[in-house]
Amino acid sequence: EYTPTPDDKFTFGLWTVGWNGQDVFGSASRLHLDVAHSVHKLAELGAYGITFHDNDVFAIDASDAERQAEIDKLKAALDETGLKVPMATTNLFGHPVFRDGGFTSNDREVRRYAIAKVARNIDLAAELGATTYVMWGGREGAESHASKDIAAALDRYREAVNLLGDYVTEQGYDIRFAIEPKPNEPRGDILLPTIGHALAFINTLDRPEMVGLNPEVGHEEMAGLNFASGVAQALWHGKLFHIDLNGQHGPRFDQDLRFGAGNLRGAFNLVDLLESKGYDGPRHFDFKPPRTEDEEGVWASAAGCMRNYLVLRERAKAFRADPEVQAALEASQVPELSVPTLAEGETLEDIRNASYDIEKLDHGYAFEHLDQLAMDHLLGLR
Ligand code: 3MF
Ligand code: MG
Ligand code: MG
Ligand code: MG
Repeated sequence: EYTPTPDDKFTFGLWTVGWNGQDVFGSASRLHLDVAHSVHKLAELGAYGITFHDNDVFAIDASDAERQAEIDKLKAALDETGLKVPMATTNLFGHPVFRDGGFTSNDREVRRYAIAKVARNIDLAAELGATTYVMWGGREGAESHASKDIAAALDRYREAVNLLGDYVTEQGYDIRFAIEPKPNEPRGDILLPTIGHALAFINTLDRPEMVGLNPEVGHEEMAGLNFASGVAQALWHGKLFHIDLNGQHGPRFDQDLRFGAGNLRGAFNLVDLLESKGYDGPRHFDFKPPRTEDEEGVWASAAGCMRNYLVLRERAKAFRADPEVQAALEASQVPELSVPTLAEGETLEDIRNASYDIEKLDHGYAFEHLDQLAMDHLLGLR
């Protein structure tokens, strides 16, 4: 009953299952996975689609012929499996040329190269049917104060996103951009570090309607923030274009655990939110099967992401359907928050002139009872 099907819209970055285990302290612990093999395995496991960076598919210095040969292999695997490509993105962080960033490198030639690299991969994204193009600016940042003029960097970031928005519009591509915030790692500090910073930045763009967010569980939690709350605000702004699901244990390095590992209560809250507030985009996993795992462990980890989502979806639905929960929500006055504070036809004067019995208004909210019901549902006790 927790077996995923394409209807569940689970997608995986090719770089996730494909990660060979190389980290800051050690070399690769697994072989690099062949792209077509990953596509076939993910299809077998019940995924809906895959996503990719340009250089997950072909090398940064590939000739045109080499690039096309790799793309053709990917296309063949997609045809054979029926997997979709709802999102694509650019690697502007791996090659040392991007050591000081792509769109915001102090070196103008690097910035021009970065924009050209993105535009080229947008053509491929459109060709493969992607409707979301993610921008994660992992190298857009600094380690030290004087090295980066933040205002100038934001000007250049905006210039790049504006140019690419013009390009997508001129080409008539059905693509929207999704900015992925992250507070730090690999840079000491990264520009657009949280959902809130990115939302404010989007409002300064030429085409703000074309640009939304791709928030990642672990990234917001690295900043000590409540992910479900941040995502709720992104939804409220109409900006949840895509999402990166994974697991994280609080503020530390980017763990990219499988979804459901790490902050399990946060994962339950998130699934409850996504399922009850009408997010209908892909459920996209951006995780790293730990480097302790061999290839079998990689697929166990990928399957675990989907299984945990399905289990939490069932638990969240049971929570919402439970009459005792509905009564507890009423008792906690949760539905009352949706009632406008002024009644129809009233003005500020009406509420100023009314009288208030603050002794009567001072009461408990019974949130602990409500939260314990959520806990009991999460633990499978109800
Ligand atoms: C790094 C990330 C990235 C982005 C990706 C865009 C390599 O912490 O989360 O993964 O998700 O570049 O989707
Ligand atoms: Mg991460
Ligand atoms: Mg990440
Ligand atoms: Mg991510």
